[in-house]
Amino acid sequence: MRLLYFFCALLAARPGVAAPGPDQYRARRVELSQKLHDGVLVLFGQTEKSEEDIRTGFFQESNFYYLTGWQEPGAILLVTPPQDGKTHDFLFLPRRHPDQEKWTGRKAGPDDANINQLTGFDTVLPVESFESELRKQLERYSAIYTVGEQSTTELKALAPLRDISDARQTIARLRMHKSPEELSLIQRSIDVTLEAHRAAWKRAAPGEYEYQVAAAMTAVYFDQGCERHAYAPIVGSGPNSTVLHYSRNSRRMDRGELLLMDVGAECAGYAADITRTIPVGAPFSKRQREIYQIVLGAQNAVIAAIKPGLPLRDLSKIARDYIDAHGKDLHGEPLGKYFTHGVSHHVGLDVHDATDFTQPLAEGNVITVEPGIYIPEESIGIRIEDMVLVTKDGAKLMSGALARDPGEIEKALGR
Ligand SMILES: [Mn+2]
Repeated sequence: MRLLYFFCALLAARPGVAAPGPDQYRARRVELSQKLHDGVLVLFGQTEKSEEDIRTGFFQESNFYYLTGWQEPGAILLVTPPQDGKTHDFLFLPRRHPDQEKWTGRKAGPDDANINQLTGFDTVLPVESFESELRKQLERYSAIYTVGEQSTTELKALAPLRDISDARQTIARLRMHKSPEELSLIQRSIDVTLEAHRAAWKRAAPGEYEYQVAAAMTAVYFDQGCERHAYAPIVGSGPNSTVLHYSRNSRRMDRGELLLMDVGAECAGYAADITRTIPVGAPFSKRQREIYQIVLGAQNAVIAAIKPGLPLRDLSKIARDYIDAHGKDLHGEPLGKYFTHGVSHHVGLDVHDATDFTQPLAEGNVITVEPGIYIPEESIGIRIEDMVLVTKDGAKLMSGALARDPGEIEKALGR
C-alpha cells in the first residue's frame, strides 16, 4: 500500500514539487478532530453543477480539499472527536452513474476495490448511508460543526434539535499554518507567476492593449500546467491603474503611462498574488518615480516589521504612516488617503485564504504585502505586491526574484 501511495504521489507531482499524499490529509483531520470536543464535523464537498462547470470546470471547495485532497464531486466528510486515541472519519461518495460518466469521465465509486488506498480513508461509504451514520454518531455526540449557511440549513433539516456551529475559524487556524509541502507548492505558483510578469514586461508597449498583456501572462501559466487564474487578472494602464479591481483589460496603452499588473496563477490548488507597476515605452517620469519610491519604501517598512505575534491588521497602519510621512498630492496634502485598502492577507488554497482574525501572525503563515497609492487626477496608480513567509523571527520574501526597484525595472525593460 505504501508503494501505491508513493506512485500516486509521483503521478500527481509537478516537476520538482512534492504533492501532499493521503497521510498528510489524514494528519490534518486528526489535528482537527482534537478540537471538536463534543461534536462531529460534517462538510459537504462541491457538487457537479453542469451550467457552472461548463464555464470553469469542476473544482473542489477549499476546506473540503484541505481536509481530504478529494477532487471528485458530491462527496461528504464526517469526522468525530478522538475515541480511545483514534480519529474516526468517514468519506461518503456518490455511486457511479455510467450515463453521466459519458460526459465527465470515470469517477471513483464507494464500491471500487481500491477505494481505501485511493482516498486514504479507512471507511468509505455510499452517500445514501450518510444520514444513518450521522444519526448513529449523534447518539454519542451532542453538537454538529460545519461550514457555510447552506450546509447548516441541510443539517438543521436532518437534526433539528442539535446545536450546529460554524467550524470555519477552527479550520482557518489550521490552514493559516503552511506545511513544508504546501510551501513548495506555493513557491511554484509564485515562480510561474513571476515568469508571467516577465512575459508581460516584454509584451507591454505603446499601442498594445491591456488584454494582450493579460494574454501573454496567462499563456505562461497555462503552458506550465497550472489550472486556472487565482483571481481575474487586473491589467490597468493610465487611468485604469487607479482602479483597484479593474478587470476589463480593454484599453490601449500609450507611451509614458503606468501599467499596473495584479495577476496570479493557481497551480496544484495553490494561489499566487503578485503585482508590479511599470512604465510603458519610456522610463518612469520624475513624478511616477517619486510616488513609486514611496510605495516601495512602505512595502519595505512592512516587510521589516513582520514577525510572529503581530496582528495582521497592524501592518496596514505601518504602510499608511509611511506613505503619509513621505509624500504630498498636488494640493500639498499627505498621500495616506490615496492608500485605500488593507496591506496584507493570507494566501493559500484561496487567494484571500481562510483567516481567523483573532490570531496574530505566526511562523509558517504566508501573506501578501501590497501597499499602493492611487491618485486619479494624476492618472497614477502604483501597487507593488509580494508574498512573504512569516519565519521564527521575521519574514522571508518568496517573490523577490522579480525586480521591485524602479532602476532595476527600467533595466529589465531595456530603458
Ligand atoms: Mn492581494
